[in-house]
Amino acid sequence: MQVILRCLLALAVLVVPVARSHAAVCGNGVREEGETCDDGNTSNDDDCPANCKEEACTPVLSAARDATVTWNAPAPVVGLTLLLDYPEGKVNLPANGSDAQRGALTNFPPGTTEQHNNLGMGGHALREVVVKATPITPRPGTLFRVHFFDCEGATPPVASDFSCNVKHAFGPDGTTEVAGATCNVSLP
Ligand SMILES: [Ca+2]
Repeated sequence: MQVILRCLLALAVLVVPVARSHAAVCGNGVREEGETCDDGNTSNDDDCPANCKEEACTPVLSAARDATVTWNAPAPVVGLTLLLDYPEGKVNLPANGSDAQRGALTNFPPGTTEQHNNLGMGGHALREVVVKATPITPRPGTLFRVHFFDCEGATPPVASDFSCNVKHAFGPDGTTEVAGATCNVSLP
């Protein structure tokens, strides 16, 4: 009996602190300790990043860092929507509509037009739409380049800090989804 009581006591000691700590849950819609936002989901495709924590960055405007986004698809594509997640605590992309951002995205394939949206308060991911009247070429090839600024005091980013996902790829009729389109980020 005493052994059982001791076991129960030990269990209580283990369980109670966990129950009291109220660990933050990302995606529950409540901004808790350690979170800079919580919009009720764990998607990167909106203003609150998947981990509910937008890292702070003071951009060093003299330290530009270029990333190249390449793409591929198994069939011709006339419209691409992709989400580029970048390490916002290490590199900065200037705010939407700012003078600095106007020169931040370059090297789109000939004949394409683009729309971009830097998601978040300070920015944590880039949503990019690239369209053309005829199939985008080269395929595979470079889709665009991004001129980031390094963050003050941050360790330099590596390619694995970035991720790119194709959200939509439309075939020549403009409405049929082309499955299997991919994008990739590389650093010099
Ligand atoms: Ca939360």
